[in-house]
Amino acid sequence: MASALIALGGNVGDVRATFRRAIGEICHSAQAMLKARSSDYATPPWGDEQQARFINACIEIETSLDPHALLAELQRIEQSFGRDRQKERHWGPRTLDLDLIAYDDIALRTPDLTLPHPRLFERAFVLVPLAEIAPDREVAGRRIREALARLSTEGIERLPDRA
Ligand code: A4P
Ligand code: MG
Repeated sequence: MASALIALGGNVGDVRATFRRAIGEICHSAQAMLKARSSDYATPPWGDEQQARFINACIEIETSLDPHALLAELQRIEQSFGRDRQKERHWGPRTLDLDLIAYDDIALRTPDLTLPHPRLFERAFVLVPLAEIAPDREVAGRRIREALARLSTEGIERLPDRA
């Protein structure tokens, strides 16, 4: 079994309900066990700022799928929640985005999958939830909590747990 870190994001629809269902789906279809789940966070839009704020979260799973099979499964789940890449703009609004942040200590650069995720260290909206569940994990030789300390977390708000 391998340990995979997955970042969830979205800013269209009831994103928190989408996350809950998507996490169930990931565990079911990626032959995975949920090891940790962060809180949900409201985060200012990054990249394209002319859009609604996002909700973000991170999970850690143990899975027996290899990295490419796991990515394919995550993309299938994105689509099942109404994601249509043809109609979206880069960094624009979306119902559900599932990014594979890290898979064990594997480093990989192929046309459809780069590991660890190439923009991880620029993104407080990923590092804040990740630091909640894996502060001491090293990704690409950097400890998550130390990488987060270098970024501004302005405007990021932890949301209270839902009943
Ligand atoms: N890909 C390569 N490596 C990976 C990986 N490690 N994990 C490829 C996931 N995908 C990977 O992704 C584009 C391609 O990246 C995929 O086909 C996959 O083969 P995409 O999700 O279709 O495209 P995208 O989402 O428009 O681009 P990108 O760069 O992934 O953008 P993001 O990171 O998804 O940005 N602001 C806040 N606050 N919170 C957010 O969650 N998200 C975005 C979307 C913009 N601003 C945001 C947020
Ligand atoms: Mg993405």
